[in-house]
Amino acid sequence: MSNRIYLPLNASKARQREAESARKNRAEIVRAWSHGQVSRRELFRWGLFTAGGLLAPIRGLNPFVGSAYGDSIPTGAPRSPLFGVQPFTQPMPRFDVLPRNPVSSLNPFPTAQSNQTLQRVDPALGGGFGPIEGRPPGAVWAHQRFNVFPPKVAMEVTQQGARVNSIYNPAVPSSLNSGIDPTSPFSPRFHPGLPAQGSLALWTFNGTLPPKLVIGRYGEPILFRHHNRLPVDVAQNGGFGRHTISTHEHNGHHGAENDGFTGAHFFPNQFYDYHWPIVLAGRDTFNADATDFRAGSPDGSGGIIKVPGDWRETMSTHWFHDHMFSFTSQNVYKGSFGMFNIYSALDRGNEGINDGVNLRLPSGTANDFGNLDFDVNLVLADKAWDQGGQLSFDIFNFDGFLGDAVTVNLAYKPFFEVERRKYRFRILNGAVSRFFKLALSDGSVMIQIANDGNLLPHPVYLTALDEQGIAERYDIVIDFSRYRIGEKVSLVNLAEHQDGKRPAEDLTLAQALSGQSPDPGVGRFLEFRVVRDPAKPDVSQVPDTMIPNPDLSKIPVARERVFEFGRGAGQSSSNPITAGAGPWGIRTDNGATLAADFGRVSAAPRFGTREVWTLKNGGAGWDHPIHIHFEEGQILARDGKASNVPPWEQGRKDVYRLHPGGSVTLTMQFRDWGGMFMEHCHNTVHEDNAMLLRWEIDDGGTPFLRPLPTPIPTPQGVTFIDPDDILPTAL
Ligand SMILES: [Cu+2]
Repeated sequence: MSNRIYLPLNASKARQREAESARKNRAEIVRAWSHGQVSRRELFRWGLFTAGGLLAPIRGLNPFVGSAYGDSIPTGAPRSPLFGVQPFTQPMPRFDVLPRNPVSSLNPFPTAQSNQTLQRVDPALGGGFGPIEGRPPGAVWAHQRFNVFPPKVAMEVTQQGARVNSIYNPAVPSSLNSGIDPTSPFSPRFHPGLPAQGSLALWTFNGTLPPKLVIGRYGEPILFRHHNRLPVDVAQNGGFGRHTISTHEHNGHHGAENDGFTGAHFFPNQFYDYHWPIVLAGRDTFNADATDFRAGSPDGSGGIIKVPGDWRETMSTHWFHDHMFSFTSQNVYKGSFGMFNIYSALDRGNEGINDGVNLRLPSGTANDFGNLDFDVNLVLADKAWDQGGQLSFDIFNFDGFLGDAVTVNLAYKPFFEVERRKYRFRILNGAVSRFFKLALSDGSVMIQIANDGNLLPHPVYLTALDEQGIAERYDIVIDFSRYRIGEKVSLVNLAEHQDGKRPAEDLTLAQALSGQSPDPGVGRFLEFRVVRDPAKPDVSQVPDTMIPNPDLSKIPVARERVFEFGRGAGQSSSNPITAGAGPWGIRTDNGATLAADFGRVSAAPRFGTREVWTLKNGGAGWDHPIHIHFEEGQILARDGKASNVPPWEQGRKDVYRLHPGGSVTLTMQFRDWGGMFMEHCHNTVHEDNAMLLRWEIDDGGTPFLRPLPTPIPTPQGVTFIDPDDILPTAL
């Protein structure tokens, strides 16, 4: 019999009690570890994990160990109680749009180098004095070219515990938000019938729901000031999550000081100024004089401001999330993420402007750019909660964490009211370890227009999308004009998991709708209700040609590298701060398979060059969605063949699913900015358990240092050490 990740709803009371007691035992260990009372190494030493990283088969710890109720039948984990809540009984909230403030609203005013003004440090963090900004000090971590790209828009956010939202701004009328009245207080609940999340259970941007959305455009640098107001006591975390944070703007083309480096975290009562210049990649060498009108940004009044760079590098749908070393899965799960829509002359968020450049994708017409009326952000995330309804997390299995309650925009199985017209959905997989595979419940066609925030060369018409790995973004268009008023159609998940390694099977639509899957993540999770004819004619389009790939064929390949992702990693470092532990690791250029150490330099491509990287799966039993920071890549081959690359992966990407036993060969350039970046599995349980490496852009020492010193943050200030290790093939 196959493993069950969760007990069936009709399991006996006694088995449910047994499973709940096992869950509590595991939660005790997660809590001790998250509080720093035990290290991962100690967990290994105590025999809680086998050498292969599997949870030791001790009854009560491993949910798959045979229970008292039958030797061969695994116990499964207890289901999250639903308190009588039924699916599709609450409206899906649209994202909460962050205010775009003048930079002069920031006090203190942002500075190129980290603001090292001293403040008193709470005794719980060691006392004494420390800097108000947690960004590492000095020239190396100064915002690169801050004078060239002075911020024009400020966003100020605070990481804090859950509270009621009294300033929800969906940026659309309530008729386009399923009737939600934004002036009534928005409570931190996954459903109105579920308990409110406590301030230690849920840690979101500004402490509130719905999740936050940043609206930006090319040529308009954003200063994103991130305050940390999490509890100073590391143990005040509701049992999981770490109060130190580092925020990655996934996949921003920014300097490394603004990339949310995993080792550049900051502490409670500090802030970190992230400078997002929002430039087209290649801006220094391609269309540098900004003469190509396709490389442009909405000017606010129907025109285009031309910007330097390659228009074929235009990006659209980003997200930002925590990247704290070893704690990313817990912190993102706890709510530390948001989405970021980037607007451009091509993808303007205005379906009416007909200037020969604007692709006129479904959006709206009221504003010059960034209309959200018919352009809807969706984040999918599977959650679990305890008997009291508070968010809970379980790392015990290193294969990955799976929740049993699917949420959209952090609302449990909601409905969304639509007009009879075309809509764009920007779908983010915001799960810890779960893959999704989407279809409509009537089996009808969806049009995929973008992958990882990059508009495809051509739209792809699909009755089921590909599997969507963690952190991947699929933008799709659904035309609801084919339905009658009063009809309902649902988004359905076809990807069935038995564990966090990978989907065990992609079900047929009929199987997924049958309710027979043992995986509670399978089936309908979002119901569209067709409520009216459009108030205004739908003038949006889905053009047959969108954004072609940049042609790199004339650019020489400076270097090829191979990264193999597998289990059984060793650790070359004994530095207790920079070195991670865990079963997962990366083998670089046929060297040893190594566990993460953010003080180790594994690759150092030369600034301005192009390279070809092959990412290999070290085993057949799992999949890994691998994220490479900084520049968009083009997939050249899957398993060695260009013909294996499906049409929806023929644009640019930043997350590459390896498939069981497979490989991906891709090409990237290293342009415009320098510093230290990361490459890691975005199954964040794998990432936290050491499947991560640091690479940096090497310019031979001018003007960046070679190699870069490793930051070691403390509440009293950041110090630097030399790299622990530089792989022989790195430079
Ligand atoms: Cu992985």
